[in-house]
Amino acid sequence: MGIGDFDNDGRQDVFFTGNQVSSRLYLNRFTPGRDRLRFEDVTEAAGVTTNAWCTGVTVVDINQDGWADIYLSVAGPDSSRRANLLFVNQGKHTPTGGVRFREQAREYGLADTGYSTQTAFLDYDHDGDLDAYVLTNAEGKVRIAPTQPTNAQGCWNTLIAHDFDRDGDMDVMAGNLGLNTRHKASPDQPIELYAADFDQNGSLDPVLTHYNDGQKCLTPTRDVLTAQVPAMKQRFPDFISYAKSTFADAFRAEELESAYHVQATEFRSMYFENRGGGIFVPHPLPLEAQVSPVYGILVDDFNHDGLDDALLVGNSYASETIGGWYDASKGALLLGNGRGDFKPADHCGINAAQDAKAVVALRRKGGATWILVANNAGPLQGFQCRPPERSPPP
Ligand SMILES: [Ca+2]
Ligand SMILES: [Ca+2]
Ligand SMILES: [Ca+2]
Ligand SMILES: [Ca+2]
Repeated sequence: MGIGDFDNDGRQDVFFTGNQVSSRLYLNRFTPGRDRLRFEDVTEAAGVTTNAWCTGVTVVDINQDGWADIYLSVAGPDSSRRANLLFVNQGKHTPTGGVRFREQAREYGLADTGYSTQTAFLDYDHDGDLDAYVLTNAEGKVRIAPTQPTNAQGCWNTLIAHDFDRDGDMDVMAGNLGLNTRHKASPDQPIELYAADFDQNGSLDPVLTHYNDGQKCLTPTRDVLTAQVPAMKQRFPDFISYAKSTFADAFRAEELESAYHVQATEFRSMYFENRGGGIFVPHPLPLEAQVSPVYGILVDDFNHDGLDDALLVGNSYASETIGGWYDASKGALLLGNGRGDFKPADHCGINAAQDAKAVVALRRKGGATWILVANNAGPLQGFQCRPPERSPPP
């Protein structure tokens, strides 16, 4: 979900990404004097219909012409439809006062095909123009910071760039799987994924591995694996033979040669402190932020102390049956101290306990700010922010 004033009328508009459906653009039609939000779906007229597995949206004025543009991170199995999309705002020129966009990712060199989930735009090298930080799941380049390619591979869902320690450069906060999971990963003992069409029936068979007593083992039960790859029944005729086997016993080297292979060594959601010179130092977020996967991060000064805070939301109902749902989060508010440390707030009034995928703030001039939480296959939730409590006059 992305917020931007796409038609430059002073009212903030909303963009939703879709995966099995098209993404949608809603223009804000709020009329002053009527305290009700009203939106109009202008997706088709604006030319932002999508037919790809769109994951994250970033609102950015990519060409600095004063009109907000839309960058979409795209994943999905079909390589012909996996390039990231850049909808460049053509300015207000339709007869009805609407907006038009033109897809130009390739022209801008941003048609990344690395199964990306979210992108942040920041001036990485301090040369005065915007750079793109793309969070991808591509084989061999799953990483958040170029200087730490080996210890920050995870199941990253989202990231946001912000100067959290107020030293003039952009830091990064990124949402990962979290620690409330049966999977344990470390640089020495990663969780690995191999995917290939092992039984040659035309569909990819993903296989997870983990470490047990220093040995790389298959994570799925024999039932799950043989349902996926029936040929494995011959290799492991019974449960005992399966239980005693390691990953090396299960697959032959030639079967793995061409397999898609990625690994995760870190599941904690993190704050990456920009130390300059391309160095980002990882700091795990507090435990309250690790109870579920983080899919959405919103930065604002929520407690009005002049220092920016972060609101994190996310759950996932998409996990395999045996692991169960990730649904422990109701949203976590981390209060910043302006030096890059975060303290969880006791209570923030947000109840984002569904399959939350994104959070944004919808601000209105002279009106209340709404925090919007998008839920997968569920309703959009809106939470109205309370104005700051004023201290009594002396
Ligand atoms: Ca608008
Ligand atoms: Ca623009
Ligand atoms: Ca900084
Ligand atoms: Ca604050």
